[in-house]
Amino acid sequence: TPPHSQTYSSRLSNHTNPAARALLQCIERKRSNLCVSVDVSTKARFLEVVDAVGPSVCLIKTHMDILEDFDADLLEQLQALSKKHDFLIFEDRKFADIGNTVVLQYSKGTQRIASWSHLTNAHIVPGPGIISGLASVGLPLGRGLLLLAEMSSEGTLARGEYTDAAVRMARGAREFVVGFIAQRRLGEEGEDWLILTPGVQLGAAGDTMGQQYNTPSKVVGEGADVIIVGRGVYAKGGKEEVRAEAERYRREGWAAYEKRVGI
Ligand code: 5FU
Repeated sequence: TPPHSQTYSSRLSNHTNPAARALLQCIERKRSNLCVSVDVSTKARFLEVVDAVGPSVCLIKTHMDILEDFDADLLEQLQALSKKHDFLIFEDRKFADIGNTVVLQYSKGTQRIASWSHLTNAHIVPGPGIISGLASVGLPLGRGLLLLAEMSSEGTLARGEYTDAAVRMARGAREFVVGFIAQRRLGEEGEDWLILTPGVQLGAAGDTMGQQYNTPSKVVGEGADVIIVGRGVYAKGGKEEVRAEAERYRREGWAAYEKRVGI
């Protein structure tokens, strides 16, 4: 059976990377393939949204460089919420530089991403040196990497041969690269890559700046293992509305998964 039609728990044996394994286990435990992207610019709102959606998610996606009042306490509180609600953390940094530079960006600076983020991602534009650089920091810490193989935005250049090149590059670094940011299942039969899919919303086709949305059932049907939802969840208002919206996406995503694997 291709990974596409296997359960999350049966796919555990296909993965050795600790972050990939922890994610698969968390997905099963919480019956959630929902990742909420918390793209807000104040610490108070960030922590409010994370606490509200926490029970419904397997993963919280961050753009930590958006926060205006970022500090070490924010990271401590995020990590405490990750324990309280049982979710992993994915910093969507989209590294895109030479190996030596991404080593510094990933491990140092004010944010020390590798110290708190279980998963991060990278563009393949620089070539495989970006992966070896990030791996030199992330592997000893048990972290995992996703490659950007496709994007959700209109006019993206990440398609066709570019997407194929991302899959080939991933094959050269199987311990650290756990999967892709993509819109559909990638790879050949016998390969098991985690597919995380942004550009998901119920009831909107896109935004005014090129974002394109599909529904949870569409993307999960095409191979998404984790659906990434941002404004569809957090733009709804206060804590209770946000909590309810996250739970709605969790149910939709899980139902689509059960349909895909036939359980
Ligand atoms: F790699 C990608 C991509 O192809 N599309 C995206 O939208 C990443 N994203 C991120 O997912 C983007 O940076 C946002 O953080 C999030 C989508 O947010 P939305 O509010 O659901 O549109």
